[in-house]
Amino acid sequence: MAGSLPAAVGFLAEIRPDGGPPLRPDFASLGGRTELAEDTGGQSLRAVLLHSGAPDGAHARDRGRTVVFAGELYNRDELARLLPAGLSPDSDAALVLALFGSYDVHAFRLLNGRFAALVAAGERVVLATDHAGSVPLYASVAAGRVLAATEAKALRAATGGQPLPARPVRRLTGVHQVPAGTVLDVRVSTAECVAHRTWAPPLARRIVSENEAVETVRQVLDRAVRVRTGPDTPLVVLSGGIDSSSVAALSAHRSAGRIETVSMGTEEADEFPQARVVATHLGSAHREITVSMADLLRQLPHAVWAAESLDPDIVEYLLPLTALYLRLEGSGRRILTGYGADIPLGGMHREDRLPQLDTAVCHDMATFDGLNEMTPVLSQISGHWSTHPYWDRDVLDVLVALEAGLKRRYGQDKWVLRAAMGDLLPHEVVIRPKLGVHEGSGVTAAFTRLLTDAGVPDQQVHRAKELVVQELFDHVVVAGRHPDEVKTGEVVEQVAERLASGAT
Ligand code: IOT
Ligand code: MG
Ligand code: MG
Repeated sequence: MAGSLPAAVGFLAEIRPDGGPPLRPDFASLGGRTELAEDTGGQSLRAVLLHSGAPDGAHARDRGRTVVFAGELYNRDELARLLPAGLSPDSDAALVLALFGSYDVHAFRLLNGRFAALVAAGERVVLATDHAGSVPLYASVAAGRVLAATEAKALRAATGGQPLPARPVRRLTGVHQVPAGTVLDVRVSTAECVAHRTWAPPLARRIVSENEAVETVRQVLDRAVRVRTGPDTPLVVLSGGIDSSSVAALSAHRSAGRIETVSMGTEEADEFPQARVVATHLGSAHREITVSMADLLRQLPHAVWAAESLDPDIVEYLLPLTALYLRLEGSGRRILTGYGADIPLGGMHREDRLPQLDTAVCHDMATFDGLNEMTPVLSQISGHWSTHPYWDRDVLDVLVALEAGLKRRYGQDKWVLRAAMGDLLPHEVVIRPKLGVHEGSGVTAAFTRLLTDAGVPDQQVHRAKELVVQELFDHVVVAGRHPDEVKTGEVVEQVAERLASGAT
């Protein structure tokens, strides 16, 4: 189990007293499909598992309980110590099942992972995400029936869903997204639902010496990279910034230099020279992929289809990555990214004052849920599994909690990370200022130009981007159209007309 791809990358599951018509969910994720049908605690459980060859590891049952699990755990060794001696589960699903037997819903407070899970336990169905909700999970719950899926579009046809203590999904009546770091405990017969938070971002800040901060960051990040690196050559999506270069350096350190790196750019902008410095230093097998801006913008519907996100800023970050993943040949790679480092470290925040920095960190840690920026579906639309070491639960707990003066120090942003990586990367990489993927690829500028060329006034550009993303969401998630059939240009024209006529 360790190191290879997760047993499943997604699922749709239905629990009801009796069987029903066949499940035919839409998923953007590629993968083999395996159907599961069993009686569990007097209910009928049916599921479609999306997998990359070993679906048996994605579900486990014992004593009238069944676990369905997509994704992977990163603290298996610690978790195994909690089990009775001699018990050694052969999959993450089996491990969760065993822990559930001892801890019930509180088992989910123990897990450090990237997963969505369902536990069918007699009259109860328990739905859970990891601390960051990094594998999105959606549910439609009515008295006598629970449906849950890792993509909202898989629940398009669900009807009769009751309100839940969770975020409703735009225009999918009765469909809700399970909050990050939350377990929903549902009584099937009545649709009653209780939410338990299993993780929350730290609010307090730790005062530690420079040395201790640097050593702790290096140690937790190194572990996060190690547990995410499989037996095969790791592939790191590399911009040459400090975040992804650190991940690449730690992977290379672990894999005796055998790593692959890949960078994307457009004819308008790239970070190729910066990434090349890192690749050369690490001796990685490195590739550069240039995507034309026209093709990139044409794939806006694909980014929304994969991420099911309604936030236009997030979609601008995710579009270049989506386009990159779509151009990786083969399938079933394990990809490591530097995504998310800027959130706990305040990297997007470009000024020197500490109160503003911590305000940004607090805001971003309070608002990430539901943006789906970490979703594995982004790479899974081309059959690859991606994972983000900076949003490892332990790394995040450390980074968020450091006092702001360790994040910005000596005039540098993300100081503690830069200091922690000083010995593994060239100095010019360690001190390179932050550049966002949306800037480095030219996406923000090009999307803006597309709108202003269509007649949208400058001050309405952000609103127009929001409307374009909503409209794309309505096509590819709500209406279930394939993104190849949705034309970015047409949607932009419609939005420009609506704004001009004052119809919004
Ligand atoms: P940025 O930090 O520039 O990029 C995120 C990751 O995408 C990088 O670490 C790298 O792994 C990959 N990447 C970026 N550019 C390239 C490239 N040209 N080729 C290959 N891989 C690349 C936005 C951002 O600045 O991205 N993401 C922020 C913050 C998100 C804000 N979210 C929020 N407030 N909820 C981040 O922290 O990643
Ligand atoms: Mg970054
Ligand atoms: Mg960057």
